[in-house]
Amino acid sequence: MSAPTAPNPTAAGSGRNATERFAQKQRSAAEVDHARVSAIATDALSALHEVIREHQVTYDEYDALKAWLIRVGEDGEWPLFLDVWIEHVVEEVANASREGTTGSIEGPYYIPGSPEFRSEATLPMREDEKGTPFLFQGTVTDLEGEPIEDARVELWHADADGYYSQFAPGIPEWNLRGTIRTGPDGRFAFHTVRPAPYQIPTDGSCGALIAAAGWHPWRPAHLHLKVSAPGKQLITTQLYFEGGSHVEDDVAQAVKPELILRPTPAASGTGEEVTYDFALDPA
Ligand code: MBD
Ligand code: FE
Repeated sequence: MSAPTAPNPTAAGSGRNATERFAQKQRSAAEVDHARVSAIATDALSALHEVIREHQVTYDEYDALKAWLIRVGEDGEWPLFLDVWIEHVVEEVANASREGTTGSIEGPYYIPGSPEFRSEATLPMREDEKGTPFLFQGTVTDLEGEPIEDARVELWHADADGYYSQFAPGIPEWNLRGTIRTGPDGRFAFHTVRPAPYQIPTDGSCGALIAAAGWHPWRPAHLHLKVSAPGKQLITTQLYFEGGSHVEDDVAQAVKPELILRPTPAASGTGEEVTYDFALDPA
């Protein structure tokens, strides 16, 4: 057992939280377009039928699949499973025609309504928050490079142990989560700490799939962002660190070359800093 003060996240713990969060996010269901449901469901099932034929899937394997799918639900790991192995293609399709900042997946650990600041702020963190101090700053502009005042820059990320507040236990609410509204010059500056790589929980169903397949459970260290402004399209993205482990083989396949940061020693003399500018497409 770990010490009582250390977070001891279990798959069931963060899975339950992620599943509850997602259930709250779902509003009234949109109108059903039967033709589109039929086309997509038919093609999805056909693709699966083809895999069964191609690999001559046995009844033992079919039963193992059934048992595993049941367990994903029991663990609350559907949000994790979908966001790790499926969302990157949904994001690719959704953002294909954007001209501004490149997007990436949202993942299962976003929470709206984080504490709001103006222009420059230190993210909510513990007094003894571990990790390299890190200044993340930049400007929000339109596609012509004009600064946007009052743009919202929402930032959330894991701590130096790779855990997210409100999903892993023992971390204060809103830890390492915050929103900055840009000033008249479109600028924002977050003082935070560098996050650690994220490991998919090994004790749940997603971990069981990874172990059974002999894959690795890692996402590279990353910052999550949502940037928006009136009259502009909201962009959801992630930023990574050059040379960080698993930047080249993210289990969630969500790294893109334009999203890799190259921090330098901070001008203040403590920690590191980097500038990243966001350009928003018109709505
Ligand atoms: C994460 O932190 C994440 O960003 C994604 C996409 C999936 C699992 C954990
Ligand atoms: Fe993440």
